[in-house]
Amino acid sequence: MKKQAIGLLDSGVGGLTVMKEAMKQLPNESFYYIGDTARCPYGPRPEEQVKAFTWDLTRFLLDKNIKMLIIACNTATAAALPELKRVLKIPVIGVILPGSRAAIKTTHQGRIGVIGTEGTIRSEEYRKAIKKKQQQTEVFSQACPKFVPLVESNQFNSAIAKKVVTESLRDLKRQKVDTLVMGCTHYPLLKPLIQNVMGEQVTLIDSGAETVNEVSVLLDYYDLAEEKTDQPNERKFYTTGSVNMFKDIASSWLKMNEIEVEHVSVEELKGIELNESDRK
Ligand code: I24
Ligand code: DGL
Repeated sequence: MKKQAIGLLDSGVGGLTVMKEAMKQLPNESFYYIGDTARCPYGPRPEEQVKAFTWDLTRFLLDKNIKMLIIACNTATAAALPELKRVLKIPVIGVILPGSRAAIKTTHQGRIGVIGTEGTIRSEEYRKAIKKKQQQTEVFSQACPKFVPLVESNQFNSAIAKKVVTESLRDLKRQKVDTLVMGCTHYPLLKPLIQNVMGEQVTLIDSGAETVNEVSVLLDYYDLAEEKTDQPNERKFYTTGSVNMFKDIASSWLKMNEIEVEHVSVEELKGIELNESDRK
């Protein structure tokens, strides 16, 4: 019998940081990834629009009969996760709760910093998630709108990057946090710089990696985990943008030389209806 895949969605290629971790930790699973590169970035967009875009990607993956959905994008999680969970039958997991849980486990002084896109920080979803679990923890958040363009222009190691990261984190550094959540798919690429600016005493949390840790538990809980069989697993990628550019980034990042990438237009996405049987 063919394996049922896990769906991952993201605003573009950043979610590949989550995909890499997922492929490493869950080698028996099949994955379908969709990146909305044509409409990326989501970070600066209004919440209602991000929610609608996230639904477009979700309907596409549901149509491919996925068994679980991972919202790899922090901005999409902040805007759409509660509604997706409320409406859909399959388990839906976002990156904000796992990142928050890991930060609470890590902090000694109860001072947690959160960085992310404008949309993620504006939503206050990280603060709410942390406070709900540990009322006395102080949460200091900071939008870093310059970080995504920095990574996407291949400058995450440059002198400019160092300057931008130093300036963006200046206020947060004064708050003496002992734990900092990287609440954006792209930030793990800036980790050495962020660590350097914040100091070695600050523990950085990668929300995407934490999410994959929890997926493994959830698969067992719902009895959805694949057993090791001779059946090969699938890794399929879909992009609303350029297939070749997606291929270049994905194959280099995932260290895969043969990678299956298909184009899907935004119009196509909009034409897919939500199946009644996918609703709760
Ligand atoms: N990294 C990201 N986005 C890009 C990029 C990058 N270009 C170089 N690198 N471009 O995100 C975004 C716009 N493109 C996307 C594809 O369609 C057209 C528009 C971070 C990716 C994290 C996995 C740098 C780079 C790379 C390969 C691997 C990793 C990486 F080229 F950061
Ligand atoms: N994937 C987004 C996130 O994690 C970052 C890129 C974007 O703004 O779309 O918030």
